[in-house]
Amino acid sequence: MKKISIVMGSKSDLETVSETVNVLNEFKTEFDLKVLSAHRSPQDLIRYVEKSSESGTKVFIAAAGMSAALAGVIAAHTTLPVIGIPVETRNLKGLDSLLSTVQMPPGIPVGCMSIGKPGAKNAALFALEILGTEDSKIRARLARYKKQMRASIRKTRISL
Ligand code: RP5
Repeated sequence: MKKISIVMGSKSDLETVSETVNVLNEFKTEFDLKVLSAHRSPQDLIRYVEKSSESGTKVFIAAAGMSAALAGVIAAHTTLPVIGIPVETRNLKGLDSLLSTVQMPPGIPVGCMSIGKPGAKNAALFALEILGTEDSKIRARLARYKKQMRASIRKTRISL
């Protein structure tokens, strides 16, 4: 069963979302990946969110740029946690996406990550942490992941 549903506002977001996909593949975690837009295909988006919420999804990841309503609209139609990735944009460098994703009105929370690829990577890890609350194997893999990062920082040598 696919417990993570990833939605992108456009195929052009895939370059960013590939960071999310890479982490989930590394953790051997299945996911669903769809292009659905809050502005361009709102009815299809809502249908997908309602269907997924009833058929095994535990967490949504939403990546969108510009006036990024995607994560918020998903959150409006589910009680599952929604993680937002503000996609970097050409004109405003993703500040537009960040503010659109993070500034949710009270009552409809979205867990907003940082702009662009770093946020996309963290979205996967955050989703795994959510699943890890009820899955000791995922918790153990996350602990190994952090241990490896710690080891690589400790190994860093600077020669001036
Ligand atoms: C948003 O508009 C998408 O999430 C994308 O980041 C941005 C531009 O979309 P395209 O014009 O590249 O399809 O809805």
